[in-house]
Amino acid sequence: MKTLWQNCHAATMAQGVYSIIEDAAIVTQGEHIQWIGPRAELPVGDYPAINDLKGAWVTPGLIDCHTHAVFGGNRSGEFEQRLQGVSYADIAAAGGGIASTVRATRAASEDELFASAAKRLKSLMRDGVTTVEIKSGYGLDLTSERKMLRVIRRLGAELPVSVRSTCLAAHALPPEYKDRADDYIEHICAEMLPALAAEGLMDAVDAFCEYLAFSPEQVERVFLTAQRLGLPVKLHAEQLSSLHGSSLAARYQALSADHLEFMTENDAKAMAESGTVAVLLPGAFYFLRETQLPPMDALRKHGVKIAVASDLNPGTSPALSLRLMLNMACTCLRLTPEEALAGATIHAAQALGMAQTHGSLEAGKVADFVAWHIDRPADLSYWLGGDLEKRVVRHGVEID
Ligand code: DI6
Ligand code: FE
Repeated sequence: MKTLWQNCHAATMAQGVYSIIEDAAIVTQGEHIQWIGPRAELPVGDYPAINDLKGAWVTPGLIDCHTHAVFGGNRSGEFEQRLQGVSYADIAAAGGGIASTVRATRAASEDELFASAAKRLKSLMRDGVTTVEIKSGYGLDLTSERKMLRVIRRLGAELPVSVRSTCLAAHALPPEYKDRADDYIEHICAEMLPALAAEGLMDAVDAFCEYLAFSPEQVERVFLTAQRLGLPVKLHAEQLSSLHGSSLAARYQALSADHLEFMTENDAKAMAESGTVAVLLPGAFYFLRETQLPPMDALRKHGVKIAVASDLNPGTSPALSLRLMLNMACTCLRLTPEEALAGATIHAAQALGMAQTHGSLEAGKVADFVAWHIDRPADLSYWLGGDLEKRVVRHGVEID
């Protein structure tokens, strides 16, 4: 069914850059955008359905390209400990941190994990999110990683949001493999990834490259396996220290390298050359009271595409609003509101390998967009949370 959406302005992100059309019109045909441009140039024709957007600003549907939204348990006690001065690394060393979420996630049923994650996703969706990536990584054995990935697939099937699934088996060392990190990596490569790939449960493979997680050599083995299975890779890199995981990611044409506070200019150059997106995670930066800023000047100078995501997870970023992340990207990480919006739309799509179909308002792309009742696009980075009046269209159909 052909539908005309008019009486609006559009921040299109066409061709990957921030650009606006005042007094725009959008024509959707089924799930796709058929035409977008200034209303004065609207092709003459028959529009069986016409929607008056009442002066709204239309943006692409927001894309949260890095979350750990599926998990069991709750870590607010750990938050209280950290407020008393205990560090994230100390908590992890004492068996808390990721390990405590692994225990709770292993103990939870698929239905329980689905129900708690669905609530979190609905919160993100109330903020205009139409596409979200979710990682496994709190199971750390084949059965529990499979359980998480099945929940991730089910979220995409049952909620009106597009879900990308990423396997993060190399997130932390499970207790069964204490002091045997190489053996766990071997298990991931020989057993877990081949089995999960055969079941079609993942769209990408991620790892945590850090002194308290896995070394670049170990990550490389995971990347080689992913490559052999035909899956794109991503990497948590340079969050707490500089191991040049982002350069390693670039060598494997990773879709993205994420966090990046401790990356160097050479890492930025390597990422620019491979087209690897820099995913910045201001929620984790803020929640850990990090003071080391990602090297924004180097990223800009070398033309690395920058995305912004929530990192929604129970330990370092219990963030339920992507718009709040846009604000923090500006206030804490010094992005402009235009960069932040590109970071949650077109560059986020690229970080998921979806830029051909999502992330901008262009003819031929999927009709995922939000009509916001705001004065200017910068308002999306300005308000701290809250509920902005808006209409959300996904696959050409308005959802509530
Ligand atoms: N980096 C993070 O910030 C999260 N995972 C990661 O690799 C933290 C996950 C957690 O603490 O539960
Ligand atoms: Fe993360």
